[in-house]
Amino acid sequence: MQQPTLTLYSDANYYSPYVMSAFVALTEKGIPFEIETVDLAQAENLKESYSAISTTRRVPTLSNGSFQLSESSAIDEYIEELFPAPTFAAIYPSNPEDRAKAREIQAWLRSDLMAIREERSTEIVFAGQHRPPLTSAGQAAADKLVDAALRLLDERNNLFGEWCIADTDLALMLNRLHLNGDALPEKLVEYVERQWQRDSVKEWLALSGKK
Ligand SMILES: N[C@@H](CCC(=O)N[C@@H](CS)C(=O)NCC(=O)O)C(=O)O
Repeated sequence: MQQPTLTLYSDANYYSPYVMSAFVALTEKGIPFEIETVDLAQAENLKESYSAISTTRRVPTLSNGSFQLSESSAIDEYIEELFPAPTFAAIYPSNPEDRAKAREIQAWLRSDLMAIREERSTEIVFAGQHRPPLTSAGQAAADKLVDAALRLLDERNNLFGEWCIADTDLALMLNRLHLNGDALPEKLVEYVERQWQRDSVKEWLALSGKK
């Protein structure tokens, strides 16, 4: 069967955690795709050419022929439906409750913890930068994240036993803290470092380090 031509639109620096999620999802599936970059610093995302394909005018956007989709978790779910297990690697748990929970975690990481996102930008994760100590709002968000991660992981290596895309998203958020030198419980340090060893994640890190 002829594979559709998929194009993933990314920020030019490869610093976007949301593009990373879609990139890892596509890479885990082992399907060919192309990457086009959009220079956000030059507001290329607001130009007509990009507005015509992206509802949100943000990255990521995935283009599949005449169909275009933005919002990283929507892209992850679309990819999972288009390239289902067992023919392709699963990126979500098969159990309905675990699958729903994975989506819950993805939605939460994208809609909450704003103080961490503001005070611990992804330049820390992808460009080795460092930021001053967290404010009290940042620390409160970090405490909330750590507490939730410890409860969610319990004694497992991944959120739901087998790896899923929510593990990459959760590890990214924890790494905003860990790679800045903010203290994390040892169990979470082991978790993020293990997640960062995945081949698909390493491929993304190679892109962000190569600019
Ligand atoms: N909820 C969106 C967030 C996407 C997002 O915030 N993308 C940023 C880059 S990290 C962007 O395109 N910013 C440019 C803008 O908002 O104008 C997703 O999960 O895809």
